[in-house]
Amino acid sequence: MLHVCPHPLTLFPKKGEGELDSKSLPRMGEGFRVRDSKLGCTPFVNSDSQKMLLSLVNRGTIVQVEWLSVKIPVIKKTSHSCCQGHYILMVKERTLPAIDTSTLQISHELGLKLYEDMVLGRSFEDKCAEMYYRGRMFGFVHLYNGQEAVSTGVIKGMRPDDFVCSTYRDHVHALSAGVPPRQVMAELFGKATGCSKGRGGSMHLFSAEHHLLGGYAFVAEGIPVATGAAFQTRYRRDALGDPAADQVTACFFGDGASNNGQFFECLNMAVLWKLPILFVVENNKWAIGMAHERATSQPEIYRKASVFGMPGVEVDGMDVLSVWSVAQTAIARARAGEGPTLIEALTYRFRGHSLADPDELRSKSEKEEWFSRDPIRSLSTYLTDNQICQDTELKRIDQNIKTLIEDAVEFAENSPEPDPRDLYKYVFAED
Ligand SMILES: Cc1ncc(C[n+]2csc(CCOP(=O)(O)OP(=O)(O)O)c2C)c(N)n1
Ligand SMILES: [Mg+2]
Repeated sequence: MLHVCPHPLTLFPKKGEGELDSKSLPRMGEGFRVRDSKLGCTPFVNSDSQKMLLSLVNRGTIVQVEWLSVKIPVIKKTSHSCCQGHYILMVKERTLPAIDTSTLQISHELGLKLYEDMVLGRSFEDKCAEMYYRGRMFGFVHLYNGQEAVSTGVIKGMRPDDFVCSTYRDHVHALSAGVPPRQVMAELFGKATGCSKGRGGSMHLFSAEHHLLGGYAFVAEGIPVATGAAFQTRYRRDALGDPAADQVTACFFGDGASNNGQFFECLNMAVLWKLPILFVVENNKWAIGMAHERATSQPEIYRKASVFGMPGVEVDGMDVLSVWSVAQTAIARARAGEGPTLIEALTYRFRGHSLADPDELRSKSEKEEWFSRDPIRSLSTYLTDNQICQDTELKRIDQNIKTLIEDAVEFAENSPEPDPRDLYKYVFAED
């Protein structure tokens, strides 16, 4: 029988029944950390981890195991009143609801559109890394590699006049929202032709024309801004009687941001006022070097919606079609005046936190596990296997994007620096 105990996981050797062996720990998943009072928190990240853990347990050390992978069953004995005296198998797992993509009827045109946007995002970011290391851009640069399915799946299902609000990891959200690669690259080069006129740089992309409300360097800073945008839409439609004010806002932020106060305050207001907004949490499991499960009391972020009476959905953020599907439902709901949705997309960044991060904290096995789920590769396989698109069409897109990115770099290189005489320009909206 399977017992599930809500208390922290604690492993004990099974008294009088010999030592635990590796069969007692059937699947330790991709990596875990062990913490005990003597060792503090010690990461064990490779195949030896299981042996190390067993030897600690069998020497009588009380060990806490923290959940780092999607599925990790562990053997457990507790002294908690709900399960006292029992040795129980505890399965702490995260199984995402399956979305039957065959019911989505992805057209040839949509398939190509999604693929193109994801390849654009990936290629743009790869070029950024190259340009950063060649000294063409300065400051912190946070790349989005690996998370493309989230930006594409949500934003490509929205209208051009809908609003998008981002974080410091904002290049790809801007591109999906339609900001031309030339303008984004020029902004990263600090040039006057950039979308923020060279004043923002990587973390502060902005475009009124494309309804991009901005990238924000402070964690969770965009959430109140996006909530405000959704509020003005609702106010124009329902208080001022403008039927054309039916725009939806998509607000992107990370798992780390979901522990900040603004998140809770804005969820509350959004439900109270039935705001047309999608709160999209990109749960990439890490906030710089802080593992999500160590920083939050409820790792399943989508569940936090329920206390506000808001729908909360979890989705595979490595699968653009699943993201597209849940986003379509949330967008329709918001547009119909039925209020906000919290979408938690489980995803992973394929590079370090920023280009200044050597990325030494995440285990090799964890990274490899997620690399194997590359969202672009999955989509191209889906499209060709189901004869929605031809391989040659996808290759043509790859080639076109390459040319587009080269053009963006050339444009940025040849663009002028902002004029120092314009230092005070653009402080006020009228400029
Ligand atoms: C208010 C605030 N606190 C701390 C920081 C430093 N900081 C920058 S990024 C980051 C991690 C955020 O992680 P997450 O929200 O999961 O986004 P991700 O980087 O994974 O996309 C932190 C703590 C900050 N920028 N702003
Ligand atoms: Mg994160």
